[in-house]
Amino acid sequence: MSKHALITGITGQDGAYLSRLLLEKGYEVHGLLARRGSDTLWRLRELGVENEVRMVDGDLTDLSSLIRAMQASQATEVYNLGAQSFVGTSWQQPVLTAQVDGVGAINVLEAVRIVNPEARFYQASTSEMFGLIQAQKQDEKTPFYPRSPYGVAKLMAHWATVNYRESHGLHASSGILFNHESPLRGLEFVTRKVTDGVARIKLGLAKELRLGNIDAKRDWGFAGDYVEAMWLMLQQPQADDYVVATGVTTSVREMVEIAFRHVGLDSRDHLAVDPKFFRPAEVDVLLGNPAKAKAKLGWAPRTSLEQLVTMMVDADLRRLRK
Ligand code: NAP
Ligand code: F7E
Repeated sequence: MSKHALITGITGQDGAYLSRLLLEKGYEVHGLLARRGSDTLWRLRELGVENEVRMVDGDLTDLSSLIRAMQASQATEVYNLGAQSFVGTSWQQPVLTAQVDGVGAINVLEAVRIVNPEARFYQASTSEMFGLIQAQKQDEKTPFYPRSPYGVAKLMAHWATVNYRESHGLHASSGILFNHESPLRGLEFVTRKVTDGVARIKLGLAKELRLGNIDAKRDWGFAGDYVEAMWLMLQQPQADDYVVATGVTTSVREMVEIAFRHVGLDSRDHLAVDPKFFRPAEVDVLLGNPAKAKAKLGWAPRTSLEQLVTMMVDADLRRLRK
């Protein structure tokens, strides 16, 4: 009998890669479709799986729709990837972010508990919870100190996951994933803003690239590698929490230089810093220690930042040439 998965946030970057991975493994894949905006299926289409997944209408803020999604999908694995995931917006929409990213996760946990408490649950936790870092290299034992409404909401969801595991015995795991990117990344995030901007400049469609804090450092990996860690967590006999990262940190400035270099341009000729993109509170540096994921899940990242940025610039050049 085939395994059934339910993915919230199936139209997002990770939802698309995870759908493809689970379909390859023979799963019947169901997704919660919030029906917001037009052409939300473009990522699934780019990966060639748009017609392979089954959609259930619903929203993370509507518990009744989640209960129906659990019933309709008969899911034995539930991946909660849905979120208002852009940190910058979370200062403009803190209540919505708390409702979707925080309470939304509790809604999914409740739906699992009510409909099928044997189902395994994955929570998309984040390195943003470390915020003002309390250790040079962050792992599962590092104390949290969120710096944005997004980080605060995600921390609520993270502890709810731990709590449902400890109080209701759910197989509920939390992946504390560091930044991961791909050609399917939203244009508002810095890597894709850079690769799209560099491609436009190369093709003569733009002249400059305006960014905020280019001294910020992130531990960037490839989304295609990271969804494998999500799946591995739900295959373990015991649910647990895992840091998923590369163990390498790079500044935005250096990432920008890699992108420009790839198309034979010098970033100094095109880059402008614009305070408009600064945040009310910044996460200056993130650097993860994925040792536990390596030891217990046998997971390791396969894509370097250079390979990732190159892949993204090439994809944006192809799109813009079309
Ligand atoms: P993403 O591309 O922004 O996707 C977010 C998804 O959530 C979209 O499918 C979106 O639907 C859906 N969504 C938003 N509000 C919803 C609501 N009220 N009800 C139901 N669905 C809703 O995010 P991602 O990069 O794939 O990340 C996946 C998850 O991992 C997110 O929870 C994110 O916070 C977390 N995370 C991401 C990273 C990273 O670096 N990418 C790192 C750590 C954790 P629409 O298409 O309709 O907008
Ligand atoms: O910013 C700086 C910005 O928006 C990265 C989400 O997936 O990862 C992501 O959150 C850094 C920050 O990602 C611009 O200030 C400079 O220091 O790409 P970002 P993020 O905030 O790290 C975590 C793990 C998540 O969980 C989130 O969901 O880059 N930066 N100039 C800029 N950032 C943006 N967006 N735009 C700029 O112009």
